[in-house]
Amino acid sequence: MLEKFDSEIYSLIEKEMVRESETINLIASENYASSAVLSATGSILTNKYAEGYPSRRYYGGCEFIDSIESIAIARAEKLFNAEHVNVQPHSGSQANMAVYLSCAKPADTILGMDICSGGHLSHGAKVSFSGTIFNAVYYGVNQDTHLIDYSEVENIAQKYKPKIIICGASAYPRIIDFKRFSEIAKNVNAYLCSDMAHIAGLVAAGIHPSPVDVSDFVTSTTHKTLRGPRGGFIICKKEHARKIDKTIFPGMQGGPLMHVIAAKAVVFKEAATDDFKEYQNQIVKNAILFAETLKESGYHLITGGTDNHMLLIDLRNKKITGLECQNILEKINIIVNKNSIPFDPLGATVTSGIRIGTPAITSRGIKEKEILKIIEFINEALYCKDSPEKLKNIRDRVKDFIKQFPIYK
Ligand code: DSN
Repeated sequence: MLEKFDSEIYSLIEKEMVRESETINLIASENYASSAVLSATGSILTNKYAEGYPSRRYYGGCEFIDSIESIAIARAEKLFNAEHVNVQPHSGSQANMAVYLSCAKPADTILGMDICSGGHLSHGAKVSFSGTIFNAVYYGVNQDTHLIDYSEVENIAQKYKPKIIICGASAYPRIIDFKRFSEIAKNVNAYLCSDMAHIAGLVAAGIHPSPVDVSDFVTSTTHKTLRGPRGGFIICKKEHARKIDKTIFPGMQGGPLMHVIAAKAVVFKEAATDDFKEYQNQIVKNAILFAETLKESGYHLITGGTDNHMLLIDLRNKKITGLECQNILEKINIIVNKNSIPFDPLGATVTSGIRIGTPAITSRGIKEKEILKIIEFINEALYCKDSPEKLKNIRDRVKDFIKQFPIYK
């Protein structure tokens, strides 16, 4: 098997497994898929070509594939109370691309959240397809509160009359008012595309208001708070179903990744359970405690705290950059990502902030008591950041601590 045939790759996978188990993962967009999700993702379904949709395939032998995709769709529709779901997008960016291409033409105007304020690359950033194919304009956050200023979004929308308004974020720690976005979109006759990738688990559990009823399109990934396989999906109103399906296939993608679609079906089942709701509740409780305790230790939090699974820390008063902080914490086996803060004076490769998320640690069973311990490790490391011996000592303690919370039991 793999170990015998390709020991090089096998041993790197083994090393990654050890790395994941011995580190505290605070990356807001990562999680640990369940063993059931991993089984489906690693299954023989990877062998099958199935271009098309259930009962409308371009290949024979799709009897079981059709059932799997139909189940994935039905479960997602039930979970999110959706009129139509397409489970084939290979990623969140491709889900977004399909929405844009289904209802706008190249050079049409789209309005998304500025990446420097917490938006995503695929919401119109100049370096992404979304900012090169389309005429992207942006809204940001308020300079003082760092919150989305909905009146300002309305003004920008009135000025540019975009074809599509995109909301949802990669680095925004507060509730997003999808209803308000929907009113703004209606007022300018734009489609509303709500990207719920980061908060899909919270939405499924009813902890964050759902964008589904008030949006023309909802896009998402399946691997963040939702804790499924790496991939995307699109929810839309029935009236848009045909054009979304056609834009994904044959418009943008070829054969669907049926092993991933099976794993999406599994996670949609998991997400309907009470255990999953409890898990999502704990994610938010952990994030709020993380935020409040960091504030007590003198950290500045963007927006002053969090309502969801993530916090964004402005490190300028601590006299280190996001990059330095990420590197120091990595030395003690705590993994975070440097992140621009709104109006960041530093570029995206250095940044003045870090983003912290609680979905992955909460999957390992970490609760309030352990959050306090993790913050102690962080404070200690930043305090003795110039001492390699002290950092090594902290790393050993972090390893012993986190090993008590195995990822796979
Ligand atoms: N890269 C993801 C994140 O970290 O938020 C978004 O795609």
